[in-house]
Amino acid sequence: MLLVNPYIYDFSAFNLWAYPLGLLKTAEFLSKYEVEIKFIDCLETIKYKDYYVGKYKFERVDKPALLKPIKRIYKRYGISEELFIEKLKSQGPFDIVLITSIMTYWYPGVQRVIELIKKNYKDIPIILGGLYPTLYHQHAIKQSGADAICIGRCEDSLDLLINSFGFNLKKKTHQITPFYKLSYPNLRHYAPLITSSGCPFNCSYCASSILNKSFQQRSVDDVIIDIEWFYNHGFSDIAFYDDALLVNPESHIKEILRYVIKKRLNLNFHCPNGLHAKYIDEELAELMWKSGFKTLTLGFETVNTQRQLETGGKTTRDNLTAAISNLISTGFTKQNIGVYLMYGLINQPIEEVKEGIAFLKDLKVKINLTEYSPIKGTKMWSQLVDAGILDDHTDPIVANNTIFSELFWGYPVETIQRLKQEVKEYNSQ
Ligand code: B12
Ligand code: SF4
Repeated sequence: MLLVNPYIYDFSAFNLWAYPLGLLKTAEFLSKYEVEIKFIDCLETIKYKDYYVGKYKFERVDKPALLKPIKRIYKRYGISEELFIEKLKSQGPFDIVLITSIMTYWYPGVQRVIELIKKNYKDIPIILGGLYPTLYHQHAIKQSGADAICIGRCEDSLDLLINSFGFNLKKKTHQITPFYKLSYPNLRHYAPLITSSGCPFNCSYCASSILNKSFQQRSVDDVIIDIEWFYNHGFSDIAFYDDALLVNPESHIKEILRYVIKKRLNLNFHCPNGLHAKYIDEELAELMWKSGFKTLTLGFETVNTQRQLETGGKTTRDNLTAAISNLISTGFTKQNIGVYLMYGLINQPIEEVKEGIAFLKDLKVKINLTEYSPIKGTKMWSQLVDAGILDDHTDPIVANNTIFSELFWGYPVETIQRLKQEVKEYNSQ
């Protein structure tokens, strides 16, 4: 079986400890069957900076028709197509190809790898899984070029789907082998770690509750096994992929971090996804500091209290102020703490974003200015449909976070550029 992490097609993309964890979990799930797995990761070309964040190589490509109005360069990030074909030929033949997808609006990357595979191996079935078919089934069925799509978790239906192509998967064991013990060649230096699935909150702009029906945390012992394995195998950095890492802090994250400290596991921890400020009390801040957290990103999104409440109430100004005060008094500085601030939410005036920037500057933290990207099935998507801005047939490509607000809100491009520049200069001070 060939497992593929496809190209990114976008105006910009930066690697923040990104691994195709969904694809690795797919390999993990298949490890209990008698199958041989090979990988091609189109995104393996990364030039690393501090703590292994990095830049992908890219080539300029033509924009799809819907993105023509955008005056920016559209790119294909990842290895060259020649190298992809070389890998395809040298690693084959295969009986079946399984492809993942991460951001929905990166689907041109999925289409392109499928096209290249079909050119070289006409009759091999291709199954597409991950976020794109899960959130946009019909679009993926009609436009991806895959022979079948898997909606949701691979654990729920992939074996049946594979067998529907005439295979007969045989179990070799009842236990899965953790993804990091499989033959994925690009796992080095830093590792992805997920300690829970889903989120107990339900923010109106977020897909978490569609992707995971309930919030579940792994046992502390189980998580520790992964961390120790990474430590014993020379990994220096670990990035948490959880939606809600800090929930139930006493029985979960605090226990995990106490163990890391007790065993003196010298690791750098990073949280590129938004953390919940309300759980960062003095004790948790201290445990984070002592266990080696280097990058903390807190979810705030907007300074407008009413909008905070209406979109899900995951945090407040007071929660954020208290969390940052606890982190700073423990030893963290602006270099370690970033806060997500969003623009482009429905009916969000640009003044609110400016006020948010001023508020975060006062707190002396880095500002992670992010663009809202609408996701089908969320509450805010329905609000946008009701307002006549989107409809259920809107192509996912226009939901690209880099351009949605430019295409639909009419925020002056120069104002956004000025704000981005202001934030960039402030962050680098
Ligand atoms: C970790 C994460 C990140 C990481 C790294 C992601 C990466 N690998 O590239 C970082 C922090 C960098 C990141 C960044 C962003 N992210 Co993000 N991120 C996530 C998060 C929290 C978890 C993804 C994950 O790895 N989950 C764990 C794996 C195991 O789950 P999975 O991939 O779904 O895989 C399962 C199934 O899908 C399936 N499956 C997967 N692949 C395959 C393949 C086959 C063949 C089969 C059969 C099945 C299958 O089985 C798997 C196991 O059950 C999700 C939210 C979520 N809950 O999914 C958001 C999410 C994907 N991110 C999102 C967004 C919006 C962003 C940003 C744009 C935010 C912003 N505004 O800046 C940026 C953009 C990044 C960029 N341009 O480079 C959105 C997606 C929006 C969209 N339209 O697609 C999500 C859904 C969050 C949300 N708000 O709803 N993100
Ligand atoms: S708290 Fe974060 S992960 Fe949870 S629903 Fe809200 S935005 Fe999504």
